[in-house]
Amino acid sequence: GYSFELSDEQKEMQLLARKFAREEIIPVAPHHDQTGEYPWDLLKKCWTLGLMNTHISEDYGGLGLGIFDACMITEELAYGCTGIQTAIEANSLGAYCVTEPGAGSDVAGLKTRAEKKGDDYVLNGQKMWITNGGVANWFFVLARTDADPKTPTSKAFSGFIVDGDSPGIVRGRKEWNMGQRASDTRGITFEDVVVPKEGIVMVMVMAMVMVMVMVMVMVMVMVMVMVNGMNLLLTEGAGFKIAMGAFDKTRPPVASGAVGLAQRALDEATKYAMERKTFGKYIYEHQAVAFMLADMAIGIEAARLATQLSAWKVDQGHRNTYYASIAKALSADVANKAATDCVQIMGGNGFNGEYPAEKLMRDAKIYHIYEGTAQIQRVIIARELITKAQ
Ligand code: CO8
Ligand code: FAD
Repeated sequence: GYSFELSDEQKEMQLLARKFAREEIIPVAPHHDQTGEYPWDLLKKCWTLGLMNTHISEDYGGLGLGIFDACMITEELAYGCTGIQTAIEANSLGAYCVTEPGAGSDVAGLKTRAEKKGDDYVLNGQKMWITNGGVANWFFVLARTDADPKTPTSKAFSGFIVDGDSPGIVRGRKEWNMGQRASDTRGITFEDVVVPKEGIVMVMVMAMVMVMVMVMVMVMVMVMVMVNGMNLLLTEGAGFKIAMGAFDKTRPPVASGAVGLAQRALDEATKYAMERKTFGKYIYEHQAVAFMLADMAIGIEAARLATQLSAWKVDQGHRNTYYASIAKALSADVANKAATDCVQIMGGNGFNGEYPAEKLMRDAKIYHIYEGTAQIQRVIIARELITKAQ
């Protein structure tokens, strides 16, 4: 039957991640926010502790956990800083090059081309807003392989694994964003980048030994080597569905990042409300303030459950597209409301950089944008429910 009880092992992992967030992430989060410095030390510690690449198979250097467990760990890390947590989590997604300057929500509108030349493919195009773009050793690149505009979306694109050191790859400057500044976001240009047939196994083995980034992609490389002997994932034309299938697995952890942020906002606001007095009472004793805290709690509990359900579904092998989008859309809204109300409860202090609330508010906004905007999640949810109803 149903159980909402975590196993002893899960509780242990949760506690480990909680301790890491409190003791290691929170103290340095303001530094990374102010400087934008990439949190290498934390990534290395996280790796050592077994808090990274959690849902990657053990055969490829991950922990072999499910998306549910990954979400649980992600929420705890996000409590400390969602910029640092995004840098950590994006590692299991890889530097994931889908978005372009001219196409974000409309993935099928992307223009990057991969042309077959002999046994190789030659990539040309521009990607934008690529998380970990400046630090990743490997890129997943979605490119158009069929130039005919009449070819259905599900057959026109292919997914490639590309060595980040390939000649012709130009990594742009680190973008200075509103929030999550510890995370590295860049434009990446591909100029006649040859995706070769040979050498990939050797490069991959070295990468597994020497670096901890891009383990997910290495999994894909191995699959590809076994299936095709090339950097093309599965088959030509399979890329769009690979990308969509990846979102089904990554939207739950992104949603849990938003839940972690919202929980932090609630805890900070509660603490402040129990210390600050106006009109002779603690501010939590004013019903208007207490209700803001209550509304935060309602949102967080609902968003956490929606996220857990979407993660559990995909772990069971069920198609979870509908649930992943619900979790992502709800958690993003909850995080933004909680962060805004946290600022409100702290009054002038909430608006000031000495207190954590303003960073939470800046960090929260991206949850309405990346991994599919708030509107696109609703497009997906509506399509799924109409299809079910038909
Ligand atoms: N699984 C399998 N197949 C799918 C899925 C899915 N989930 N979704 C669609 N498909 C299939 C369809 O069935 C169809 O196939 P067929 O023709 O055989 O029936 C084919 O794909 C085309 O589907 P659609 O007709 O639905 O395609 P559309 O062009 O209408 O677009 C979307 C669909 C859903 C709107 C799509 O364009 C989309 O998801 N857009 C949002 C893009 C997005 O989310 N971008 C995020 C980029 S990555 C990012 O932001 C990373 C942030 C950092 C995170 C760090 C922490 C991890
Ligand atoms: P657009 O698609 O141009 O949308 C603009 C506005 O129009 C949005 O409000 C949108 O919701 C709305 N809109 C568009 N279409 C519709 C519609 N059909 N119905 C209703 N409203 C609509 N991408 C990657 O590939 N990899 C990454 O690692 C990555 N990391 C990111 C990190 C950061 C910090 C940022 C800012 C972005 C990142 N992205 C990444 C890109 C992100 O996924 C896109 O920005 C996002 O999908 C939106 O695309 P867009 O910016 O082109 O906006």
